[in-house]
Amino acid sequence: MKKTLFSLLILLGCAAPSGAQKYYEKQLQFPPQATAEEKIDMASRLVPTPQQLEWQQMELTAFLHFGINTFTGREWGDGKEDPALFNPTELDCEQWVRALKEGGFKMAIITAKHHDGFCLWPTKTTRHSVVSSPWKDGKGDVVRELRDACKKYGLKFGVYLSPWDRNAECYGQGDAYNKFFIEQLTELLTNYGEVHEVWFDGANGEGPNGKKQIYDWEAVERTIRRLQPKAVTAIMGDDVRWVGNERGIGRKTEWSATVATPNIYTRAEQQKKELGISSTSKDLGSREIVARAKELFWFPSEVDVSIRPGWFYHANEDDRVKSLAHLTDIYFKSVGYNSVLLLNIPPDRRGLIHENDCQRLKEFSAYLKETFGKDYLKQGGKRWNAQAGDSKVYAVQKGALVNTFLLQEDIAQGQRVENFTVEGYLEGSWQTLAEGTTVGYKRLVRFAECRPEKIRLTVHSTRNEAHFLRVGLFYARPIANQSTQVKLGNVPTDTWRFLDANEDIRKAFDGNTQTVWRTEGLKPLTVDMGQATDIQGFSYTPAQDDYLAGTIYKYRFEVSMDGTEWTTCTTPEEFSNIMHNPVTCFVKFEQSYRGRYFRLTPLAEIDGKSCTSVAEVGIFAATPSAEDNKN
Ligand code: FUL
Repeated sequence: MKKTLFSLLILLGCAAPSGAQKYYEKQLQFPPQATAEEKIDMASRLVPTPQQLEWQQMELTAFLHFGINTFTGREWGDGKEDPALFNPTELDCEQWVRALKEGGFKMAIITAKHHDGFCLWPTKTTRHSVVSSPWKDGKGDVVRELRDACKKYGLKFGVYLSPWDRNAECYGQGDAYNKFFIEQLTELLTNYGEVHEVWFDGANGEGPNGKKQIYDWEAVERTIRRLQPKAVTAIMGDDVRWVGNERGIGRKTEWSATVATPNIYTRAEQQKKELGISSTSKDLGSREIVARAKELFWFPSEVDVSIRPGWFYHANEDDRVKSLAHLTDIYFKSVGYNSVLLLNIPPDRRGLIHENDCQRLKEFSAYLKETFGKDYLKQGGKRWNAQAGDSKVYAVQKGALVNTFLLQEDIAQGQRVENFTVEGYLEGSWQTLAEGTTVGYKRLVRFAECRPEKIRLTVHSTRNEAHFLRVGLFYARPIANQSTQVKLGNVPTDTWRFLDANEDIRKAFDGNTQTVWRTEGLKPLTVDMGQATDIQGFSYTPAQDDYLAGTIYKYRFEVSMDGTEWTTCTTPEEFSNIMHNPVTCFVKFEQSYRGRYFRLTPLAEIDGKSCTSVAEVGIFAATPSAEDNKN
């Protein structure tokens, strides 16, 4: 009891009994006169809430993107879809959950409503839901089926509810939409038992002239705390932070105690401007940036990435499920970089997780078990408190071949380590195996395989005393990368001539996604292919480096026989989500269009800038090969 009271005092950030340290839970405000040193001292005593801690300990969580897009082939629906399209033939949420459980995942988060507004549960707020679909004669409830399956197999359950709604008429009307949104949220948080994560996407493709909705985040937060006190709120929430990309790559230096004020607070924009940061910034917690900050948040990072190129299921991506090598690399760069991995596995049109994805999940979990099931370090599980400059030597099991070192801080006492080195005693001398900066909940460092007799861990710099919970030494078997080469088109480009552009435009058709054609303005790309072709679709690859300016968001695609008279092809007219997930976009037409010329006209750049960039454009024509026509 005594202990409970003491922990409570500590967690509440109250003045603790003399001699004990004072902790700040989740958030702290710096006194205006605080020095840089005082700020770092306070930063070292910022700790997670019990919910955040429990969430970080999960390590592996799963996303399930499923909805109307599964049936239209799109990534973002426009909200005009006919609910009649939603008709999974063999939906089986237990199959999803079994696959996730086997894969080692601890929670499943379902897209209860994506940007298209279609609800997977029979909501009272709109008819744009499963109720209006033929599935189970309108009497089905995907959220309920998943909830029950999670309960049966012991998985935690979370919901994704898109704030951006392209179907709701009241979207953009302030209070009216806020009421509607909170009603939807209330249904989800009241009728489905315990919810452990509520995911609010920050994405919005309305553009400068689109609808503007001012959300009532305070009311949203209040609703969640009232109805689901154990839940963490993610992205447009203040418990879990978006890592900043959808490629599955975290930061090597990742502070959970960060200067990033959650976007739901009205002051966030101003504070971020003053600090010169955004969600994608590299540095969100260094000494230098903490010294300039007014406040800090325990706001740990979540790495969200899809097992396939898209978030929703598309049959033509069945062969593009990420390889085991790729997934493993993602694991090291997410869980191994002090983040929680949120891996998306999208159910298919049958309502099942596809065999290829199931197979990969099995391989993934087998690989992690094989790697981390055998720790070659002796006594690594003993707590160790370290001051800057302290070293500790660990014995290693005789003759063990190793290449991976694991470190964990006891984050219930804050995140503190700033710099460390791992050395191995090899052939009579100490040799540096790896160096690192932050540790946090978990840090994995990889190095060239060797057989050290001993390991020495040195902490060079820390914010107050560091508390190591555990260290470990492992062997991660190298895996050959078997990623398949993707076809960007099937019409040869060597005869193509480019109208209205200089030769540099070749970079857009050279078959190399690393070379990029960049130009001022929203410039159309007009090509004479040299002969008439039945065009069935095209691909657009944006720049693959970090320089995304010029990436096309909205476009028009036209064909012509003579370069004068143009026919506009029916397309979705937007590369949905390309700003967050800049992968190759494939557009397949409902019908084929005959033309010798084609023109891709950018209508809006991802940030509304006036420039264009293209890494690659490819054309798909009707061919005898069934493979090329696969949908
Ligand atoms: C993005 C969305 O726009 C994608 O469609 C997907 O849901 C991803 C998780 O977040 O911002």
